[in-house]
Amino acid sequence: MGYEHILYESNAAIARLTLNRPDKLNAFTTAMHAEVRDALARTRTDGSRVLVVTGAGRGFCAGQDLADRAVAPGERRVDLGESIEKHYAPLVLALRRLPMPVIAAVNGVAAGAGANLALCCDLVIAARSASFVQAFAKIGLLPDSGGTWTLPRLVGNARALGLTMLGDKLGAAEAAEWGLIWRCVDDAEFPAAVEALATRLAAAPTLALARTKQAIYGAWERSLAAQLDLERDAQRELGASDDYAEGVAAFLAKRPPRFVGR
Ligand code: T3D
Repeated sequence: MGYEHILYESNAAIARLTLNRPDKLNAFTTAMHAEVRDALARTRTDGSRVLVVTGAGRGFCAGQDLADRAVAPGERRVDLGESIEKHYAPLVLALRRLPMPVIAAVNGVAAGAGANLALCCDLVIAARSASFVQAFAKIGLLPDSGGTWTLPRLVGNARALGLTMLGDKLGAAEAAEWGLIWRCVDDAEFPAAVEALATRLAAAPTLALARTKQAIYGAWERSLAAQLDLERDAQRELGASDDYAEGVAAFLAKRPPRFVGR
């Protein structure tokens, strides 16, 4: 599939997916959703061990393209439930289920579903000039793309409700202080910081990281006893992996490990 609205490449185990409608702050259209879905499927088979999601130009993503939602009087309105079911919900689940770490490299404003897309990634690193906007209330919607699930878990109900009911911009530095994101870095250092993070994760024990993310995301739904069972089962699997053997051998030989990702 050729891409018109995104850029995708995978090099040295690092997949880079760039939302590429800079004039519209990389707002989502149906065509862009299809391309992102295709690219996410590719990461599973092209040797990628980490995915970086970012935006072209001055924005990360402004959520749904609202130009596709304007209705003339008497015209049939788009069924937003269908749009969520077909596009946004599968996108969030695909990112969460990807068996590798996913970095959101938030280069600029992330609004609406664009903010919640970033927040569903495993590590969110943002440039200091970037911001997060739960823009939904400003247009009469509730936060989607997992926002009502993710936000209270990340920052608690008080901040989740303030962010969503007011829809004000939250700067990257404050987002990091609140624990909404992993890190905020100065704009000048942002590209190098993203690269260093991606390079490090591409050389990490990928299977162990995949099991770690599954275990942590699922923990909210399980009891401690169930989580201990899950850890036992995953550790049994990981204990038989090449990367575990390599990790132990490297530790004992006092050398850096060379993980292969399985
Ligand atoms: O519909 C469904 O399928 C249900 C799912 C919904 C999910 C959602 O994401 S709903 C929420 C949709 N998003 C928004 O409401 C955000 C709208 N955008 C903004 O509030 C602001 O643009 C920002 C706060 C993100 C940035 O503000 P600012 O001042 O930095 O930039 P700007 O001038 O507003 O935007 C720059 C251009 O991008 C501008 O185009 P122009 O005038 O230069 O031709 C603007 O219209 C365009 N743009 C920004 N966001 C969107 C957009 N165009 C279409 N859709 C957008 N979401």
